[in-house]
Amino acid sequence: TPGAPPLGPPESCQLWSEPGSFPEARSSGPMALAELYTQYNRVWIPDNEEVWQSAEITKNYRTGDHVLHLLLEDGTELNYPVDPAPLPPLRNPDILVGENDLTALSYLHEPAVLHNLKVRFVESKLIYTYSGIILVAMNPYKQLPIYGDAIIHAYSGQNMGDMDPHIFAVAEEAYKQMARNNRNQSVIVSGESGAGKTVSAKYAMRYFATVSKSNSNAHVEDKVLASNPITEAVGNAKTTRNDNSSRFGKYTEISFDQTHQIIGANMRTYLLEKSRVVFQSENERNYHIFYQLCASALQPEFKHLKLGHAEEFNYTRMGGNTVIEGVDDRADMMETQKTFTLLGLKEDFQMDVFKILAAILHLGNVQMTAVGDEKSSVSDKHLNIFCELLDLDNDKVAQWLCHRKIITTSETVIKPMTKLQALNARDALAKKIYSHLFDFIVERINKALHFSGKQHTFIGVLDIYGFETFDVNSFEQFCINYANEKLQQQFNLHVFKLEQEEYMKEDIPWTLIDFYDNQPVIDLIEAKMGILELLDEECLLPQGTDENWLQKLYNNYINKNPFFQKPKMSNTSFIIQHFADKVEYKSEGFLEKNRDTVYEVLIDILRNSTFHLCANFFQDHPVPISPFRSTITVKSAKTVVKPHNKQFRTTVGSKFRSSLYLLMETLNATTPHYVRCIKPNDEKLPFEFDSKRVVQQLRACGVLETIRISAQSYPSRWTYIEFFSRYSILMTQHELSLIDKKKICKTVLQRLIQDPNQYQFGRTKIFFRAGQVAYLEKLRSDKLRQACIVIQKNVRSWH
Ligand code: AD9
Ligand code: MG
Repeated sequence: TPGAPPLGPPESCQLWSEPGSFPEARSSGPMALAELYTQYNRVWIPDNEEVWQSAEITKNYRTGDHVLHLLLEDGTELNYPVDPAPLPPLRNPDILVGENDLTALSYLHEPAVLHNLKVRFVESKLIYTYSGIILVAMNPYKQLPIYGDAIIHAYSGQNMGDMDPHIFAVAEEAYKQMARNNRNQSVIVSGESGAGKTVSAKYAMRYFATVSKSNSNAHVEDKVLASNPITEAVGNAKTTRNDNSSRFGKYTEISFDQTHQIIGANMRTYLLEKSRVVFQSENERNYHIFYQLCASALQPEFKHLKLGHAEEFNYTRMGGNTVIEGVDDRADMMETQKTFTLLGLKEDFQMDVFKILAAILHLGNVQMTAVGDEKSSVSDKHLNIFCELLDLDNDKVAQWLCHRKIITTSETVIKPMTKLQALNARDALAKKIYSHLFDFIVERINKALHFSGKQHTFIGVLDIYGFETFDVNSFEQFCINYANEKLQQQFNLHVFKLEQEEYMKEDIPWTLIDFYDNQPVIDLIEAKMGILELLDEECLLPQGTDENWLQKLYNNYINKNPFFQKPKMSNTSFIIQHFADKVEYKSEGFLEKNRDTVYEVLIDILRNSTFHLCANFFQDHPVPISPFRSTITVKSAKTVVKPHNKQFRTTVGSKFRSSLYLLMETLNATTPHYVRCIKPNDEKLPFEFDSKRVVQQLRACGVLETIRISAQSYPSRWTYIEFFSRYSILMTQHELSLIDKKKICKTVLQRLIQDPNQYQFGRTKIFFRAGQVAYLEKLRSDKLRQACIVIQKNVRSWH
């Protein structure tokens, strides 16, 4: 018939998702219907280079066959074993490739997702794709002309579904929902280092600043945007993965008034990587601000800081290369100063900041001399400058860099330190000063962005470090991955909630949904007797060691907790099965990093400096009390009695846990929008797609996990109308003669799919289990083929 519908899904059937079951299946698994493995259909089989390669089926598969007959794209024939190995995942018809929403794919599994992203990115140069409620953003490593104000205005006021996927579309959606529902929103950006999180977060912020420009409160949006270059100067650094890598997490709340115009902002930061201040690996740099300062050493206003080239300072030259290609540190310094000024931070304040930074650089150059095996001494021109800049007593600092006070219940002993210990004390002090400076700058930016009016709503933008795993993973990776575990849970629960709402709307019992929950791993880390608590306990013991702590982990969890393992070949590490991947952590250094001790006497010296800013850093700040712990932090009134007992200190781990707890509370009280950034290659090449790397990230950042979640429930949803128009060809004359279309759909479906567990009838939609739509499609195309044959026969007989 001339009016026969084309093969493939009609436009109206957007919710076509036929997961071939993931991730157990690098194949289409039990859900896949053997009947679909017929000649000319195509499948994906594992490939060493490209992760997956396409192959065409050359002979119909019959249940019980041991092999599937395939023809590879290079012309090779292959008998692909399928017994006991599962059948490989089916490839989508070409008509679907390039879809701007991955969930529109008929087969929704890893190779389908990968292929679709590749085609869009490499062939069409499209970097954005939706995966249901997630925006997937591939880093193009090239400036694209898609971020101008004209584009912002094009997205403004539009519906998400009507426009090409874009970070602006997500921002618009958040803005619109905030205005429409009077609800706070969050844009949650994640992805691994160099994937484009910070760039995406900045574009989202620019979008909000542009569409909500206020006339009255001039420049407030400029100020909000100005917070970025400052935090980047002090919190970003060159790493081997990213020339401008954020070494802290950031949640920026942009505040709006009743008329949805920006009135200010507030920023919360998470766990700055302090170790970078005193140590950088090869080819990495310290925080940008140090190089900006050194590049400006010769400027008259900086003369008194006695700085020089970055090559002259230990803390800036360690990585071997002090310059970044394409970056002009002197120009950036002028930018930094200008931005400080724009934020209303006066020049004398700026100079105080630079003085502290210079002091840190000089401290790093302080040399220690070993005196015998046990002792050390120091006298150095850099020490003099350090003390001069911070207004400290030279002799006292020299004394307490090389000695420590040990307080026991009965006595106080002064003990000399070895050269190594003294160097450690020096570095610990530098880290402490820098982290206080960082917090202080954030605090001042917040003050500058503070508003007097009443906040009506806010949109939060989260730019946090992504899940990471290196050859050697330590406390930092542990914290970062723990944070990502929490974010993933937040995401799962959100999807769960959405699904639940949808099912309730459709009168489908929600208990049918079986969801993945990573709570067990989170419990392993943060619950009572969890890894963090055992770590804190060990930190309290004077004789506590990394080894003893690790032993306790082994004793508590081996063979008891399925998410914890001991590596076969190592007695110094432990493995956690994270949602994204297994990660092996080396226990060495955990205690020290969690304690984050600086010798108290040195701190006292700084606390009593007459240089106000410096002294201010070390006054007692009220420390937030962890919601999980009963440990009480003693807040002494103006340093009379210092709690030397470590018991009273909040550890880094428990502080981080509390801050994550608060973050989750905040996020849960907002409507979230998710952006997952993907780094397409490690060479920073424009539009180069490395399948292996992309797959790795899709697995880690939860895109495939979401697909798994939806695969477990009813991934395909069709309205009754959609179902009726698509499958009327499968309906009998009798069925079609019924008046009630909904009734027809039900009758037909009950006849076509015998197992009633494979679908649910909702109020407006039919919900299908994975694989069912593919099965209906197969029935439909068989029917169409028969019809064609009949037509061809008729045509022939006419001639
Ligand atoms: V890290 O975890 O902070 O180390 P990010 O934040 O994920 O990392 P970032 O946003 O800094 O990565 O991006 C890295 C680099 O990729 C940028 O400096 C740009 O050179 C490049 N990039 C990222 N996104 C885009 C884009 N949309 N257009 C052009 C981009 N270039
Ligand atoms: Mg970043």
